[in-house]
Amino acid sequence: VICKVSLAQISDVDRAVAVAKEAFETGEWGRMNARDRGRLIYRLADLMEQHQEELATIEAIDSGAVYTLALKTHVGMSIQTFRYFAGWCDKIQGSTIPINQARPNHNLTFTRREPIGVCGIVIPWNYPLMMLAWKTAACLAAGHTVVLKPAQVTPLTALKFAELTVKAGFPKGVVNIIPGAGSLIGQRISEHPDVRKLGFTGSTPVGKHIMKSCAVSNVKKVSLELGGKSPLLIFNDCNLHKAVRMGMGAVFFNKGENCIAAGRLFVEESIHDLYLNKVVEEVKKMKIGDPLDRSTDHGPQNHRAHLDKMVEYCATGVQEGATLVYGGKQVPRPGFFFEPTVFTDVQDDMFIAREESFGPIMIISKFADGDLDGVLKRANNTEFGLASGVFTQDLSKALYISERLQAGTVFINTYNKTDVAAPFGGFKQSGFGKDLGEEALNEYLRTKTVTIEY
Ligand code: TAP
Repeated sequence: VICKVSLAQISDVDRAVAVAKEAFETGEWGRMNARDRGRLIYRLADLMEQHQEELATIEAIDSGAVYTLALKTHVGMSIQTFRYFAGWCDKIQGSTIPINQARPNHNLTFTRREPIGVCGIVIPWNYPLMMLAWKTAACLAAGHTVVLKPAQVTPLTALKFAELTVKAGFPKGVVNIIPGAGSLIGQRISEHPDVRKLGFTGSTPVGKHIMKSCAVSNVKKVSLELGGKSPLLIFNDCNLHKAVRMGMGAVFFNKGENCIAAGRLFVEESIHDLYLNKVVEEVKKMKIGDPLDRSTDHGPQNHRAHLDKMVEYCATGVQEGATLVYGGKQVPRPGFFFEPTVFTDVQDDMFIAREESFGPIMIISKFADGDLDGVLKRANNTEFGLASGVFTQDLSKALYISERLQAGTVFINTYNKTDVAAPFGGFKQSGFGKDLGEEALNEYLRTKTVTIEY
């Protein structure tokens, strides 16, 4: 037990939505000049930077992320996200559209891009602050007020963030953080009649349920960032050293609790054994330990149920006949530590080839030398479509593959390289709508068409 946090009740959601609605419709925030809104968001980012070590420490203790990663990625990217979107506040504009193109023309049509109102946000536990930042920053830049529910198991950085919004000078009612159970608080947010937009990141089954609640309640606009089982294709003409190092990162980054983690590696047959041996050599060197220790590579899994899921997932892989090359067990020390794990000889119809583990488990399958279209077909044979990757020195091959992979992100000779300016989001059952980049603003704006006859 780290600390105790009060659980919100349904009446707390209703109070939060009511003050958020008031702040949007009649409060100072709703009337604020867009440049002043931007300055407030910049000030918030500065405060987060001043508190970055504290935020990273809280995140490490709460989520198990190693401190060095928490500082650079969880907190660092969150700060960058607020700065990036602060810059958008005074650049939200519509267009002038020629209609009824007869001459002379007595019409003028233009569009305005407006915020929608109170925005609900429900997020998961793997990057607690970063998931908050990706959605909240775009949402505030667009002029919304926010009611956000963090995951029950990781509410702490969201609460610290709430404190910083007060320090930054955000008017009352603009940012509301309410920790509580998804089935109660998340459910109420997604079906609340005064919430007009919902941004969700989490699993595909809960995303489907939320989409239904949004439809039935008031047809609220919704964007969903859901699960993934991202394929990573490694060809025999790759830079092997890089493909090993980045393949490790693709799987073990943030102890595998990474939505874009490579869920399956397809390795060309002629380099399969070499690749496998090199990966195992590197995995053996990973230092498992206290996330606050600056030399740790691999911290504990986020919570008990997730650790149990990893144990069961690996047992299923072994039962199905996949070869467990390394790991597969809980580490015998206090805490929720799980060994970085490597499987090979994984067949396409196996559970571990199809289902997301969301943990530090590398799943390797071979493909025949030169069988480009065959491996593409296998890589796309999934209902997920979040990310994907390819390692080859042949640029034509890489571009051919990037065109055909059915995923929202394709990494070529790199992995995990997300940036605040680049849109991020899934295809197929990995969801729809983008976080980050200019496109994220679209998720939080509506377009009004104005036509004048003169
Ligand atoms: P979920 O179980 O889906 O939970 C996500 C959030 O939804 C939590 O805050 C949860 O509340 C809440 N929730 C649960 N039931 C709900 C309901 N009926 N109505 C409204 N909200 C509800 O996912 P998770 O286990 O936290 O996270 C892991 C999943 O998230 C993985 O599949 C992963 O791939 C995905 N993920 C995707 C991305 C992107 S960007 N695509 C990023 C990170 C994670 P509780 O706190 O009560 O659980």
